[in-house]
Amino acid sequence: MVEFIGILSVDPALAQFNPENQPEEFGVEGYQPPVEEINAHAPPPSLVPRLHAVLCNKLTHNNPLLPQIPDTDEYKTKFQQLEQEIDTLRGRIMELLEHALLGDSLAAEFFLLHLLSSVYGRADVMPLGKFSLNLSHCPVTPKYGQLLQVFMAGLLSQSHLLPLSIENMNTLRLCPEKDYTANRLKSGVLQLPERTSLVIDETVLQPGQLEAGGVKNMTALGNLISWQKVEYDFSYHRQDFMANVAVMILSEAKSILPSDCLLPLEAKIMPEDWIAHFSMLESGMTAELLTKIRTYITLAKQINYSLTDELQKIIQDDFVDMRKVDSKSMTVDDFHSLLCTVRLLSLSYLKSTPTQTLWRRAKNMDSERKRRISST
Ligand SMILES: *[C@@H]1O[C@H](CO)[C@@H](O)[C@H](O)[C@H]1NC(C)=O
Ligand SMILES: *[C@@H]1O[C@H](CO)[C@@H](O)[C@H](O)[C@H]1NC(C)=O
Ligand SMILES: CC(=O)N[C@H]1CO[C@H](CO)[C@@H](O)[C@@H]1O
Repeated sequence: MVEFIGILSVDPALAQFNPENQPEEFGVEGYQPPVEEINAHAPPPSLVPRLHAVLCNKLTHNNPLLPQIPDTDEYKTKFQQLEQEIDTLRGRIMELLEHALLGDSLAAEFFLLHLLSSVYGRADVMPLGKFSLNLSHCPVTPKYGQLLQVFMAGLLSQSHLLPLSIENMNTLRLCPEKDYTANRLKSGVLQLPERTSLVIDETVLQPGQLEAGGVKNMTALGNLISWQKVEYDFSYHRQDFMANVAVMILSEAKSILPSDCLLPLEAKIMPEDWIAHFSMLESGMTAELLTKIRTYITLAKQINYSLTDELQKIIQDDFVDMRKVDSKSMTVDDFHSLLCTVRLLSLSYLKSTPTQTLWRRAKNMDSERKRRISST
């Protein structure tokens, strides 16, 4: 994500290339570029307006409610204001999320953690901080995924819905591909800016035949979820680009994609009228509350998290104990996911470091989640 300050031009005269100043690649001896390539380099400004940039900044977030730099007074003031009322605010957010998740409070907690997750670093190829959520036992109607994503789009600055139908998988281009004739990159659905939320609705999946492209597309989705990377196809070679996309999967029963956190939804309400159910969320939200939630989500994501030595020791000892009791129910992966949970839980209280209470809560949430998985 980049912010440009410049002059937008739709003037055709400025779009013409002067042959004298043609870039080198055009000047290779004896090489006549095909007409597609020339057109791709100089599309009419009615199609592609020109931006003459004076300044460009790489953005850490694109939320207009918050300054880019945490060191400013405005940023600190906003943080302190929300910090003071965090318990009330978090309570209000939980009510809204619980309503959106059909009365399931545990799912609402995990949903909040998911909304605050983002990749903050990498250990080798392993992305740290991601928390993709697999909500199984979701209502089987395309309306649910759509309305849930519209609701999320109201809270987040970037989100996207991808219905996982056989047709979409077989026909959509998920990864960008180079078109050598036009000498340009054709964009793909997974070419998403940092910190986008991607909702994959698997409940729309019907039995059918995945073609070769569809199989590759499924692999591309799996790579995004597991490794947070998107492989661009340059035909003669492939190039990985790192991604930072929070993926939530809505599935009916068993899903076919990997995820960090699986949670079977226990719906307490099953609305007849989906639109009415979701519009109740909007009517319950004042402009002031909405502004607070939007600020809160971006602020929480920006927090630099760390563990105190004391808590690190407690957590390590706990891991050893849990392994002693049942080594199968606490694998290294489980432990990693538990560490993610406590990290995001702390961020959700705008805390940069967890307390013992939060650690206990993370463990309880996790065992409640596992209890649900084994009972379904
Ligand atoms: C979702 O959960 C199912 C059921 O346990 C599991 O088989 C699948 O791997 C998970 N998929 C995703 C998308 O996380
Ligand atoms: C987190 O740490 C980085 C690197 O030290 C710093 O640039 C950034 O401003 C910090 N973020 C916040 C929200 O304090
Ligand atoms: C990543 C990938 O291989 N994507 C494929 C998805 O499906 C489309 C349509 O079949 C193919 O063109 C893509 O190559």
